[in-house]
Amino acid sequence: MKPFSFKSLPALLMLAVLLSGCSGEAEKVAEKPAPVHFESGDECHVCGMSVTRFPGPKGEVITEKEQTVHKFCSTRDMFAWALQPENIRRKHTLYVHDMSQTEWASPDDAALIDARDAFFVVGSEREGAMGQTLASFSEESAAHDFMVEHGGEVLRYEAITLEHLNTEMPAGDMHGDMSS
Ligand code: CU1
Ligand code: ZN
Repeated sequence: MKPFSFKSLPALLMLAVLLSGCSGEAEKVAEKPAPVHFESGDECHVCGMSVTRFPGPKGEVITEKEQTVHKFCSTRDMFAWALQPENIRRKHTLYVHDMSQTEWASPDDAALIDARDAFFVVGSEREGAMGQTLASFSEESAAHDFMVEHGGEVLRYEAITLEHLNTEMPAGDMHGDMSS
C-alpha cells in the first residue's frame, strides 16, 4: 500500500492541465486544419492523375498526426484511400467540394466543406476523373435534388463503404443482390 501514489496523481494531473493551458497546446489539437487549395500541378494520391484537369468534386485529406496533405482527383479516390483499414479509424480531416455552390466542370475551392458533415449521392450518372464518383453536398435537400435528376442514392459519410466505389449499378438498383 502506497498512500503517496493516491495523493500525487491528482497533483500531477493538475500540473499537466496548467502546463497545457499555458502553452496553448490543448487548443491547437482541437482546431481543425483549414483546406488547402488545389493547384494545377497536383497529382492524385491514389491514381497519379492530374487533380484539376478533370471535372467533378475532388477530395483532400489532412492526416491526423503528421498533418500531411493528400489530394485526390475525385471523391471516389478519396474514399478509396480513406476507407482502407489503416485509415478508416483515424481522425483525418477530409474536405470535398459542395456541388451546390460550384460548377461540376471545374469546382471552386471556396466551396470545400468537411466531408464528415456532407451528404453524398452514390451511383449517379455524373462522372468524375475516374468515371463513377460521389457527388458531395452540404445540404441534404441539394443532394436529394441531384439524386432526382441524376440517379443514385443519398448517403452520409459513415455509411459509405468500399463496395459503393466500384458500383456501376443502374439508379434505383442500389439495394440489389451484391453477390451476382
Ligand atoms: Cu485517376
Ligand atoms: Zn485519382
